[in-house]
Amino acid sequence: MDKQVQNRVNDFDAFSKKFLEIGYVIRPIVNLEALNKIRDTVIQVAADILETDIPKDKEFFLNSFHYLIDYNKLNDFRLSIYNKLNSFPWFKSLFYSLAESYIKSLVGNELVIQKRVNLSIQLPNDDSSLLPVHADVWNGDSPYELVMWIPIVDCYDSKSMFILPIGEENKISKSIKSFRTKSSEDLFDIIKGNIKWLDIKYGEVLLFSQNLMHGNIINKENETRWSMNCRFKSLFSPYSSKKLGEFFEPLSIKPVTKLGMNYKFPKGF
Ligand SMILES: O=C(O)CCC(=O)C(=O)O
Ligand SMILES: [Fe+2]
Repeated sequence: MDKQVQNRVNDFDAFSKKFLEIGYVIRPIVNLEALNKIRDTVIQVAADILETDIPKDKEFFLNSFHYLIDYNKLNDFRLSIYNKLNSFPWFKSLFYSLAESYIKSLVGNELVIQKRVNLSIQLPNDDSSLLPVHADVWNGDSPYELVMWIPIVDCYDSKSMFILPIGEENKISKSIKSFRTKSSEDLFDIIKGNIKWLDIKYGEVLLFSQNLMHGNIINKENETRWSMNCRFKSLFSPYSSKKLGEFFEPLSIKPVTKLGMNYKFPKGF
């Protein structure tokens, strides 16, 4: 095998191995221009809603957003940006392009994508939009899904999210005993020594299995967190309550599959 091809095979093996070992990977995105366009659009939409000028220092504007918004209006504001972003016909394919090669490596080449990309904004010291420790599979997601999580600002410590890597859950499973009887506070107390706070910079992507416990706490940094997330799965892997057509839509279907899906046996055969 030529050396370049061999190197690529090795990289791919290392990437898959890492993902299987810990249940997530953080990698540089493959298309910075696309990410900048997405960030510029978020800023443009936010500035339109606030009726302010487009800021010169984009990073500062997003990080200092808590000075510009009334905390009570955060959710309405977030939903307005989310709706606007998802209404742009180019948005989702550009979003996917940020991590397309990684997603194909980890999930497959016949894929479905969540219909709408989520937007999360965590203001400092705000407890109104927290996602306490959970695994999405406990609430109707299929265990065959991958989450793509993109920070729009640098995320670290409590401004980011935490995850319990594969392997760590086994270490503490004896202390958990029953998930059903545990409140999320109790669960967090049990896992907090084993979780990993994810340090993810603008320009990087986090890909994780939502079978792992993860979540966030009150953002204690003096900066606002902005991030987006979206789920992918293989077209033919098992679905849970989030169905194709309702929650997911086809992203890539190969020609032979299309023929197969449309094939009707001749009458009287
Ligand atoms: O963004 C976060 O802090 C948590 C995200 C999450 O729970 C998810 O994407 O499933
Ligand atoms: Fe989640």
